[in-house]
This record gives sequence, structure tokens and C-alpha cells, in this order.
Amino acid sequence: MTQTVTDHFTEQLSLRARALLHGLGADLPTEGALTVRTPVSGGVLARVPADGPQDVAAAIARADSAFRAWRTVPAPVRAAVVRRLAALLVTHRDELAELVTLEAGKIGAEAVGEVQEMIDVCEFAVGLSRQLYGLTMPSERPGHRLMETWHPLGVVGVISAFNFPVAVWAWNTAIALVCGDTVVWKPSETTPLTALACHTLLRRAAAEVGADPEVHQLVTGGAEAGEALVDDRRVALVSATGSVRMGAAVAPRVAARFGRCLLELGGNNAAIVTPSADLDLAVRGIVFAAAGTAGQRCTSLRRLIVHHSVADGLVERLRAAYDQLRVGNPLDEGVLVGPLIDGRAFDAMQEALARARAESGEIVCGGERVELVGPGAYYVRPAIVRMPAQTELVREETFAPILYVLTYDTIDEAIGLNNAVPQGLSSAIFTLDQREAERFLAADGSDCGIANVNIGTSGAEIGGAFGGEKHTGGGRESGSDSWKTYMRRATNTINYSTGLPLAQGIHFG
Ligand code: UN1
Repeated sequence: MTQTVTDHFTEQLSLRARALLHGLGADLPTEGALTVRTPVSGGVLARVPADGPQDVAAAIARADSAFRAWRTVPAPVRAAVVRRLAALLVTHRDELAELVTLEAGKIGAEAVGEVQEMIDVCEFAVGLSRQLYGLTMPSERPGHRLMETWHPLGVVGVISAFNFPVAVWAWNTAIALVCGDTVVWKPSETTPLTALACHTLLRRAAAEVGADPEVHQLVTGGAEAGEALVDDRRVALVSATGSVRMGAAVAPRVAARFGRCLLELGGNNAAIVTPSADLDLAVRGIVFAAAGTAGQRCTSLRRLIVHHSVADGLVERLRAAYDQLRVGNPLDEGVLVGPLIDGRAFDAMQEALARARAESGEIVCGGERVELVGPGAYYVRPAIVRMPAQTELVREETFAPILYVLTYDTIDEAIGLNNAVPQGLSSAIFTLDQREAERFLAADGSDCGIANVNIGTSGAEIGGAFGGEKHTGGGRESGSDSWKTYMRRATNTINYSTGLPLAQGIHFG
């Protein structure tokens, strides 16, 4: 496309984004210091305000003040806000999904899936509001009761990444709100428009059910805004999704003020393919996990550990499947791989491929840029690279569609390779051999937070706890008992007797 055509296209996308936002009840400010680009064309979509430390402090103050009353509202009543949000998301699913596509470059089906993930977690949170259970334990003392109560924690700071611009926010916010917390959200500076849309929908949901809309605050900005959130003592929990580098900066700062952290950082996810694997199923699972979302999920498949006896055949089938992948404008029907988020992501991918070549890696296919909509948009063909060994490069996470292929001889060796990386988010094994599958899931098997059998590494349901070990940060969000991170626990001993027996049989005076 010529520059004029690209500019015209971007202008159309920008008008569309504005119209979508308007339809969702949010009006864009006409100017601001934060430039929002669409990866679809690389052009400017909008400009929004860049909040500074004072704006962040003011938002925290409002959330902190709203918390005083919100914590005393019964949890099932608090859930009304989340129930209403889910209904609004159902109504506006397609508009919000389109905005996700415009801002983050996801293909339509995945963008709709992301909104569905929000709806799912809202439903989960509504049910959870009646299940914030504490335990009762037998007291060792007569006439005493021992129990645990869970209370709201305070203000939760949510720092989210561009690649799941709305679902990860919903994981945190739906749960935090039913737990009685209030939220200050700092979205990725790349995706403030979808954030503005969600913020507007949530505040509308609150207003419609008679709750205080101040329970949710949005701050848009860069690192400075994030740091203000991280360092503020009034923020009881910082839930941050992003790079390992970001997490390593956030964690000590929050710890220094004795705040709580929930980190969901990098992944370097592997799938093992054993000789007994159903290869048809494996190919489908691998292609979605490795090339889906243009390799920009934290759960994306980055390493394939294949038994040497099936490696050549599998790689050939993958290459054929990759040939069929349509790369292009994510707004177009039938496209399966949209753009990378920006030029930096493209450079990182090219650098990794150059290093792979230098390390005697064989580029089986892909890696090249596909010029579609102009110089500022970065469309690439997903790459498969056979590597002679799990080098330093393979142990790093490159946030792009590169699948490194390694081979193994014994299952122990395969599990060893799976675990020999700094990150510990997701993992999978394709096998029809129960012994191998159980070995992979055992205590000395995969060391990741997610370990799957006969499905890929990405696309987790919200019902399970989501997160990972080692450099992934150790946090768990979304389903299961992740809610406990969003609450504080009080242990209560109640004496309903007339005596005052001491624990441990102590007699005092
Ligand atoms: C992320 O990339 O940060 O499991 C989250 C998945 C999605 C969530 C990914 N449900 O791939």
C-alpha cells in the first residue's frame, strides 16, 4: 500500500474505534500525551491522557475511600455489579471484540474468545460470592470455637499487558470486587482504548445496580504511572502481568512496603511429543498454541520436544500446516495470524532468528515479514526452527511466533528439557501412553503451573487457577481458590465457656 492509502486506512480504523467506543458509552478525549497505534496498520488510532503520579495518587485515594463502604456490603450483593457487567459484556461482545482487534491486532475469533473469557470469569465470580468459605477447626480447649474468616483486603492495583488487554483485567476485577476490594487499573500503554471501554461498562454496571462506581478507577500512562501504583502504601495487592523484567522491578518494591504481589510473568512453554502420540491431534494443538495470537500469549508454545523417532514426520506435517496459515489483516474473515504488536517485537523476532542461524539452527519455515498495510505494521509468517540443542536463546522468551524444535531419546530427558528454563508457566505432553502422561504430571514431572495432556499449552479455561512458577512469578489468578490472594484471613478463637483455659496446657498464676 502507498503511504496515502495506509493513512486513509488508518483514518478509517480510527473512526471505527471512536464509533465503537461511543457505542460502548465511552467518549475519547480529543488529545493527550499517550499515542495509541493500531498494529493493524501501524498508524495512530487515538491520543489519550498520560496520567502522572499525582493522577494515580488521586485515583488510589478515590478507590481507598470507596473501599471503606464497599467492604461492608455483603458479598452476594456486591456480586450484582459483576452480574450486570457480564450482561453488558454479552450485549456488547462483538463491539468490544472488534476494539480488541483494532488495538491489539487479535483475529476476530480470538478477540471474541477473549470477551467470552471475561463473561466466564464474571459468572464464576458471581457464584464465588456465596462461597468465600472459611474453615472451622476443632479447638483443643473446652467451650471454644476456632475458625477462619476471610475479609476484603483493600485497593487492588491491576497492571495488565497488551496481549490480553481485557480478559486478564476481568480475571482480577471480577474476583476482587466480589471479595470486597476496589480496583485501580493501569492497562498497557499500548491498549488504553479497550481499557476505557471496560472501565465505562463496569462503572455503568455499578450505577445500574445502585453500587458506587468509584469502586473502579482507571489510570492510563506509562512506567511512571505504574511505579506510582506499585509504591503506594494504600494499594494492598499489586497484580501485575507482563515481562519478567517488569516483575523483577515490581516485586521488591511492593515487598519493601509489605504489600502483596500477584505476578504473572513470562512463559517459555514446551510440549513433549512422544512416539505414541496421536499426531493428527498433536499437529492441531501445536499449530494453535504456537502460531495463534501470532505467538503473543504468555502461554504460547515456544519449544517442541519431540521423540527422535517421530521428529522428521511431525516437523514435515507442521511445515505443511504452517503453509496453510493465512497471515493478514485480523479484521478479514479467514485470517488466522494477525500482526505483531509493534516494530520492537518484530526486531526481537529477527534477532532471535539470526541468533538461531548462528547457533546452527535450521529455519524450517517462516520468519519473513509480509508487507500488507504499510511500513508501520509488522506481519510475519510464523517460524519453525530446528535447534541442535536447548541453547541460551531457546531458554529465553521471545514474544513472537517462533517454535523451536528439539529432539529427545528418553522421557526423563524430555522432562528435563521441559524444566531446564527459567520460566515455569505452561507445558504439555502429547502421548497415548498412560505411564508417560502420569510421569509428566507427577511431582518430578513438569515444574510448571500448568501441565496439560493431549492439548496445547495455551487456551486455559477460567475455572482453574492460572499462573506459574520460577520466573513466571508464582501468582495464581482467575479460578479455583485464587480468590484467597484478594482477601485477608483472620483466625478467630471464641470462648463461650466460663473458664479461661490456655492453649498448650499452660497454667499462668
Ligand atoms: C496471557 O497470555 O497473559 O490460557 C493469558 C490462555 C488464555 C490466557 C492467556 N486463557 O492462553
